[in-house]
Amino acid sequence: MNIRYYHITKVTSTNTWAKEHAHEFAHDEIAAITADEQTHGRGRYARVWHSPAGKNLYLTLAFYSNIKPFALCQLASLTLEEFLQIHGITAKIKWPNDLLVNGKKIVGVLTERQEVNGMAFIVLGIGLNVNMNGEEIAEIPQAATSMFLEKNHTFSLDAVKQFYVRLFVKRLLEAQENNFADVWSHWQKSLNWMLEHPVCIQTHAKRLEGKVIALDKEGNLLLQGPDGHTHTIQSADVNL
Ligand code: BT5
Repeated sequence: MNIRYYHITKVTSTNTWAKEHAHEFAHDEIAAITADEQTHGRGRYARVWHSPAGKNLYLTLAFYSNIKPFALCQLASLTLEEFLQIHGITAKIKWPNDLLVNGKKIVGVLTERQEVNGMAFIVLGIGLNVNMNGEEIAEIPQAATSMFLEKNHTFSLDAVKQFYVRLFVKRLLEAQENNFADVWSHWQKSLNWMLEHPVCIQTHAKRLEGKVIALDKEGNLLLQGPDGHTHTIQSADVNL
């Protein structure tokens, strides 16, 4: 699968840019869009993704695909975990879309999907903190870290991009061969640590407490409340 790289100096959001340019992309290619800086980097629920200039990887992988967005989010998380491990950083995947190093967020993934001329177009946004220093990290309103803070040296953003994009595409092609069965089993293994864990879940509508009893194939988290009732959670923030 051909990879076509696009680099923009300053953009609102690489995900927004990909969606606006969707009709220009070839159907058999992956577009890897990066920016030095995002002025309106986005998280879920329209939250801000801190995107200072020249510090981090702000990447969107955009392509036509019928694969379920959540399966692609799982693949992105697993390949980011693998990428970080290769660079000597052990990260944990936290449902649904975070990678944490000792409880501090190092990566966020934002998966979006839109229809373009009747075809499904996937926009997979990845924000990986690469060279942010302690002062810059302190501006983020939750515990966060970067590759620099974990390893005490800076990384070439271009090398990080090339390495990660190639790894993702390699794993995507492998995953397609067995219909994502290995992705599902690896993902379950990686998230095993969350099972039986007491958690507090915040959805857009309510706050629930309980323990995680399963993560299902549709990407839902199954939470058992203190009264024994099971809640199926599609999207939320999990506090451990
Ligand atoms: C995410 O949202 O974690 C998804 C972030 C995706 C960002 C990428 S960058 C390339 C592409 N283009 C975009 O516009 N977005 C994608 P969520 O789970 O909602 O987490 C957002 C929360 O993470 C914020 O409310 C902050 O608390 C925290 N946060 C913001 N910036 C951060 C950073 N650089 N590092 C760690 N945490 C951050």
